[in-house]
Amino acid sequence: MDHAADTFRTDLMTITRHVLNEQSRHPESRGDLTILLSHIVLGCKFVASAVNKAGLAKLTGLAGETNVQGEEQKKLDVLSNEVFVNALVSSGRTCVLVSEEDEKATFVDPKLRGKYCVCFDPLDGSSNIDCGVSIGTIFGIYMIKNQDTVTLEEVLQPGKDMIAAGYCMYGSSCTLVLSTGNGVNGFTLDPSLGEFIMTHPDIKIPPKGKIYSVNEGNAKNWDTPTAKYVEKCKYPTDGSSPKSLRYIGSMVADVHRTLLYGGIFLYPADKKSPSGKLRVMYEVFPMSFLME
Ligand code: AHM
Ligand code: MG
Repeated sequence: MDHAADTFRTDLMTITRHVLNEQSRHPESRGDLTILLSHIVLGCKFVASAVNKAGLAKLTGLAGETNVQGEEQKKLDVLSNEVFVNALVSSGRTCVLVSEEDEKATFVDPKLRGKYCVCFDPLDGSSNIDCGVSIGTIFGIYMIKNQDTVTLEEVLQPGKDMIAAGYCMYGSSCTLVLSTGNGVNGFTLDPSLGEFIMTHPDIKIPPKGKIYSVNEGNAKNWDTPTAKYVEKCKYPTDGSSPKSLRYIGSMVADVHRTLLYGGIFLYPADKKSPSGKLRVMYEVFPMSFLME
C-alpha cells in the first residue's frame, strides 16, 4: 500500500515556519522582520492571483478597456504597487519605501513607522505581462538607525548593508526566493493551501553553466570587451562547446534560471543606456545579494 508521504509532502516547511526558525537563531529578535516578511508574502500572493486573472479577464474582454464610466482599468503594475505599498505600510515595520513605480520615496506616517526601509519593483518585466510570460516582484530590505529622523540620504545605503532580499516569480509556478543573510531558499506557492512551501532549500548557483543570457539586439551599442565576450560564448576558442542563449526579458525569470542552472545573465551598459538599464536599488542590489 502507498504511504501518503510517498505522494504528498506531509511535513511542510512553509515560508512562515522557515522565517520563524531563522528568527529563533537571534534570541534578541522581537520578530519585526518576520512580521514585515509576512506582509511581503501576502503582497506576492495577491499579485500572483491578479497575474493569473489578468489574462483571463482580457480574453473575455472584461479588462484593458475604458469602461462606460470613462474609468481606465488599472494596469497590473499600478495595482501591484498599491498592494505592496499598503502591505508594507500596514505592517507597521517600515519607515521608508522606494518603489520603481513611484517617482519619490514614501515616508511612512510616523504613527505607523518601524525600522526598515524596503526598496522594491512591484512588477518587473512589464513588457511580458500581456503575453503571459513570467514576470516578478523584487525586494531588498535595509535597517534604518533612527526611524523618526530618517532622511533620503540614509536610504542610499550600499547593497552589502542589505539585511534581506528576495524575489517572487509569477511563472509556470509561483516561486519565492528569499535570503535573510544565511543562505538562499526557494518556496513554491501551493495555490490550494495558499502557502509558500520550501521546495528549493539552500540554493547554490552551479559553478559552471552552459547558458548566456543577454539582449543581443543591443549588440551594436556595446563596448568592445562586452561584444568580444558574447562572441566567445558563441564561438569558443578553447575547444569547448558554444553556450546556449536564453533570454526572457524579465530579470526575475532570467536570474532565477541562472541561479538554478548556472551560466551568466548580463545587461551591460551601452551607448543607449550608459549606466545600464537595470536600476541599482530595487533590481540589481537585491539580485546581487541573492547571487552572492
Ligand atoms: P521594467 O522594470 O520596465 O519591467 O524593465 C526591467 C526589465 C528587466 O526585467 C529585464 O531584464 C529588462 O528590463 C529587459 O529589457 P529589454 O527589453 O531591453 O531586453
Ligand atoms: Mg523593473
